[in-house]
Amino acid sequence: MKIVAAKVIVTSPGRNFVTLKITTDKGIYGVGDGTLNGREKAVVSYLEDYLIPALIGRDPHQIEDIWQFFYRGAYWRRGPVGMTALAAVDTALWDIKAKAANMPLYQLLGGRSRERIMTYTHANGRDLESTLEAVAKAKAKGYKAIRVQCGIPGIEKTYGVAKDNKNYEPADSDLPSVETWSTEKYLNFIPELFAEVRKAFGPDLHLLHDVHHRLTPIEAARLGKELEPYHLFWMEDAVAAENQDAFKLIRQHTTTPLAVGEVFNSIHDCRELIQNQLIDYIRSTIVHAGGITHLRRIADFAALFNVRTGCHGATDLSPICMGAALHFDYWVPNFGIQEHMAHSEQMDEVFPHAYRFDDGYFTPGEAPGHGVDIDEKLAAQYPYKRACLPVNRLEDGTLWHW
Ligand code: CS2
Ligand code: MG
Repeated sequence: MKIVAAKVIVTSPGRNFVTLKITTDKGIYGVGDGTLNGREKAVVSYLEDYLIPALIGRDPHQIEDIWQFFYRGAYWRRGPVGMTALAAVDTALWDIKAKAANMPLYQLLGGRSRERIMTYTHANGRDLESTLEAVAKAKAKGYKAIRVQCGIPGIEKTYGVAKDNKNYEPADSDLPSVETWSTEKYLNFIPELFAEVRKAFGPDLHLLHDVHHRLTPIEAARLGKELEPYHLFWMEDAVAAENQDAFKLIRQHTTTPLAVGEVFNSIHDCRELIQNQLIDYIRSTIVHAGGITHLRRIADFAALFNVRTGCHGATDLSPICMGAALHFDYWVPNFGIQEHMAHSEQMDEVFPHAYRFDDGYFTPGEAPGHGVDIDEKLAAQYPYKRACLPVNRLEDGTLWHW
């Protein structure tokens, strides 16, 4: 089998998505997600100017060799743009291989390790009351695990809170919008938020919270400790994780489980965190961590240290990534949980898929490949429009973590 063509499809059904489509001489094609929120065009160029020309004529079955060729052959290894482009290639190749074998991707990975895949969704509100309503709505839809984010009294606009009941979409302007942040106001409010959520929903509902990189280690230690009575499933991205050592200090002070990794793009970003058991869940995803080929390596390494997977699954990862992730989740022995921030109907029409949600769990479907496609005609109706993620400034104007 030979790769005879490959192209990038950029579409924006409510938000920008980058898709790579690889076609073979046998007529089988595969698709991969290459979306990097706020930096989409960089990945498009990396694919069109460098990876696609080197793909034509290759045997698509040689997934590993192609992965090594594009990883080691880049010289400038790692980084979100290159590893997202590589992920798009890798995912499309696994899609082709599974279709050629006429089996769902999870079978090719080793078969399923569970009956169904637990997922969590987002509940958010501008204040405590609307947040409690959002949690109740998510629970009524059957979710067993819910991420809770709330507006902070005294802060005008904060991460994770949707504008007027729409789906939360952070990439909200042509150039970065500016949000204001106060760690003090945040730290003084969040324990009260979870006390109220636990009071309203009892002890069994899995509750998650995303700090979104904003605390210092000692502040994260304080928050983790103060949240212990509410038994969170995890506290995510407590601090910016370039300094993996920072988690040693957090770990000393709290038993609240820690999750990190959605911004990681290789095993080297999380090796110390995993081998020193400084975290409980690794959030790296297929689309940003070099595809299935590399994420399997991260998951297998994590399994040696009791760390479980918790793949990122925000709306800015396309349904292709969601579909591939669910096959991965079906197989991976040390599965933790899968994030599911629902795509809109418009997005789902552009990306028809086989995966199904039922009562808080997903199954990936039995279609050959990863079970997700792209409707090119429909995709062409939604032209790209630059959209950047916000930046965050402290109340004194200091540029902070968003
Ligand atoms: C968030 C993401 O889902 C999450 O855990 O951290 O929604 C993140 O803000 C976006 O993916 C950024 O593009
Ligand atoms: Mg997150």
